[in-house]
Formats: sequence, structure tokens, C-alpha cells
Amino acid sequence: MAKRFTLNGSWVSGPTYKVGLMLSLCGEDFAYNSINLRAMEHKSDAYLAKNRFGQVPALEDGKAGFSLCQSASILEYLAVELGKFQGDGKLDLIRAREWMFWDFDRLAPPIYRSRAQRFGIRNYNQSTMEMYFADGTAALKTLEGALANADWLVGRAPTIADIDVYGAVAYAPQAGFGLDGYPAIAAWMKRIEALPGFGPVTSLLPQASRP
Ligand SMILES: N[C@@H](CCC(=O)N[C@@H](CS)C(=O)NCC(=O)O)C(=O)O
Repeated sequence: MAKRFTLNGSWVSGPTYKVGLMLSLCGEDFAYNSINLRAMEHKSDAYLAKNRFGQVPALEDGKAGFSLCQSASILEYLAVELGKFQGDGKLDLIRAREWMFWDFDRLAPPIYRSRAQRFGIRNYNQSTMEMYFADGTAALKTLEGALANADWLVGRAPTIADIDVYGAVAYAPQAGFGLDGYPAIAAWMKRIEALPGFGPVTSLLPQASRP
């Protein structure tokens, strides 16, 4: 049977992982289109019709007949549409947005970019790398403080804020940020990893398209 959702993305992409993780935690089987970034498939006219910004991921909703881009927006759409991980009421969703905006302002860029450097995808100079290390460390300290006395980022249950932020922190070791000095983050990650449907960054996303 045709799947409702098709995720367009790359298995090495953190933002694609966030959406794959959300679908998986929601128990939603999804089709997957592998977008070849090296071949610039994400800049083709066909792909730009799905994501005007020419980035992965893009989520197609076959039932609604449209595509969405920006992982945080996609997470919020899925939460509302599927009635999962949206917290308890409107304010929780707004609070979740606070974390998701913060993530792509403070946390994800230093982690993703440091990782890209380590994988040879980028070639930043030393002072830029030092800046990313300082920025990433400051963001991890902020997160550690928030989780010191709370199981979840918003309210008393996991929300899209946790899924979104996890999708950045999970790449920290690959990016050269050790997590040993962050016990609250480590405990929170274990709580997320224990949720039904969880899959790790190394194996959740298919490496090839899947109908
Ligand atoms: N804020 C976007 C970021 C997406 C993003 O940075 N995607 C990267 C791959 S991880 C990409 O498509 N890069 C190619 C490009 O920007 O041209 C989101 O959360 O969806």
C-alpha cells in the first residue's frame, strides 16, 4: 500500500534524521527518496518544487497533496497532524518552538559544521573551527542546565523540542564534542533512545531510496 509520507533527504544529513526520527517515533512507515547532494540533485527544478530553498529534507504528504521543508516546521506539522509529541496545549507548542529556533541558532550550526569539517565536506580555517567549538560548547552547557532538573525540554513528556534538539546533539561525538562532562544530557539522550520506534543516527535513514 502506498505510504502517506515520503521523506526526501540524505542519510548523512542531521535535519533529514530529525524528520526520520519523528516519523519513526510516531510509528509512521514512510517512503524515502535519497537525494544525491554531490550530484546537486537538491538544486534541480524537480527538487526545488519540493523545497524552494534547495536543501534536504523535504516531506511530501500524499494525503494532503503538498510538500513541506525546514525540519522544525515539518516536525511541528507532523506533531499536529498525527497528534503526537505536541505537548499539552498551545503554550507547550510555542515553548517547543523556542527550543527549535534556539537549536538552529546556537546548537546545530557548530555541531553540523564541525562534523562537516571532520568529514572533509568543508574546509574552515582554524579560527573558524575554534569559534564553532566555543559556540557548540556554550550551547551544550545551556542544554545541560535546562535538563539538570527536568526530564524533558517542555512539560512532562517528550515533545518535538526533544526530537529536534536530539537530532543535533546526537552528532556531537562525530563533530568532536565529547559528551562526558554533560551528565544531564547523557541521561536525557538515554530517555529518548528508550522510546518505542527510536533509531540511531547511524542506521535510521536508508542509504538508498525506498518505495
Ligand atoms: N534549516 C534547514 C537546514 C537544512 C540543511 O542545512 N540541509 C543541508 C544538508 S544537512 C543541505 O541541504 N545542504 C545543501 C545546501 O544547502 O545547498 C532544515 O532544518 O531543514
